[in-house]
Amino acid sequence: MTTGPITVDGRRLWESLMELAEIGAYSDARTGLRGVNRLALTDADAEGRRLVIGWLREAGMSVRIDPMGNIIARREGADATAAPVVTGSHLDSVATAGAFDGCLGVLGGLEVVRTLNERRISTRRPVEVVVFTEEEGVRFGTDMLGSAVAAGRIPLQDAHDLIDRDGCTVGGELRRTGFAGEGAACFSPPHAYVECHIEQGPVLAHAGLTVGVVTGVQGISWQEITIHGRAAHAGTTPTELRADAGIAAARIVLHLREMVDSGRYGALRATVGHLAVHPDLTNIVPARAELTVDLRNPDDEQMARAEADLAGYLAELEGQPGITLSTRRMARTSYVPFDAGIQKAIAAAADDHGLAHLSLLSGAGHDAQEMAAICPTAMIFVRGEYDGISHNPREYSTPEACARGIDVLATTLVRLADE
Ligand code: HGY
Ligand code: MN
Ligand code: MN
Repeated sequence: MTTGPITVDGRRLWESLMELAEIGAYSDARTGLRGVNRLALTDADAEGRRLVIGWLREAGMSVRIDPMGNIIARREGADATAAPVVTGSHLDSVATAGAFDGCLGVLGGLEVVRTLNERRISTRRPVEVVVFTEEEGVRFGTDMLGSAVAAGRIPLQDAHDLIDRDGCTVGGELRRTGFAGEGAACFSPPHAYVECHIEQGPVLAHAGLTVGVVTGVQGISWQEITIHGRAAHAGTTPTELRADAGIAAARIVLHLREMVDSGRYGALRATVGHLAVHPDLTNIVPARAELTVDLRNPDDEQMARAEADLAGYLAELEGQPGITLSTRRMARTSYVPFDAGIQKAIAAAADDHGLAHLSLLSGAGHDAQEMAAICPTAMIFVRGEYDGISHNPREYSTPEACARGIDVLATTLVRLADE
């Protein structure tokens, strides 16, 4: 007999989201909005983790930390030997975050357990809520890091050796913050993984819907480019004698935009999020420039062609007198389709809650794309307001939308846990 729809306590969920958002909070100088800055394995991230671990334990869950600092909270089922149903997301944020990215998935999983406890609902399978380390990748340069190690795509030591701009390593920061756990680095395959996350885009809001069923995640390609030119006097050096690393960097930015606008690579998106020149002084022609390139494409073949186009352009730039450049691969994942059965279970739960829904591809990367390698996986999206803006303090989903998304999560998880 299929479990009926389960509704959670939306007020309690919202209070948890708002309390967590106070950790790492800052006031955006230009807009006055309150943002969140909890880069992975900083003191703020560690404080947020400890707050949530306390809540998970209060909800009667056992909590363990693995060697990647992933937090795995477990609610036992009738059959302790059965593979668990897992949900979760991340608590680390970008530097200009809102209160919902990742947090909705973790605190939503907690709210599901709190609700099951209150209703005395038991499940056959254990239910686990996981907090993955460094999902954003903005501190150590590789996104979905904790889940990629858990799913066996990135070796633990490679992850531990990643270094931030201040020379701190992942391994060192795990030890410093007290989150260097023990045990196996790779998860045993769960029965299923379902993650609830804000959409971070305009699709649901424009369709007038609250929830969406996520069909997969588009491909991601991150690389860092370092350009070497020659420092020279800004006043005395004729243009033809310059090896200006800043000009080369600007040309790359414009070339990427031309690649996107040309339509040659389908739905390609390109972003230069980091761009710095050195010595970064008014009257010196830049000797060095560093930039990161973030490419996204739902089509792997078009992504590969876009990467080849960029590589060809960089080779052309190397032909400029005095200019040399090097690239470093930071992250690379292909398009990941989600499991049709889990998508169907989510859609059925949304129907049972009377929630119209649509299916959509995720423009953002998520831990679910890593978990999809080891078990049937899919996601629930919750609409965002203001065109779904995210990675910006303006990020906002209403208390009702958050609660409806977690209602669907609760119903889906319980049904999967009784399979
Ligand atoms: O970059 C992403 O897509 C995600 O926010 N980590
Ligand atoms: Mn996220
Ligand atoms: Mn994010």
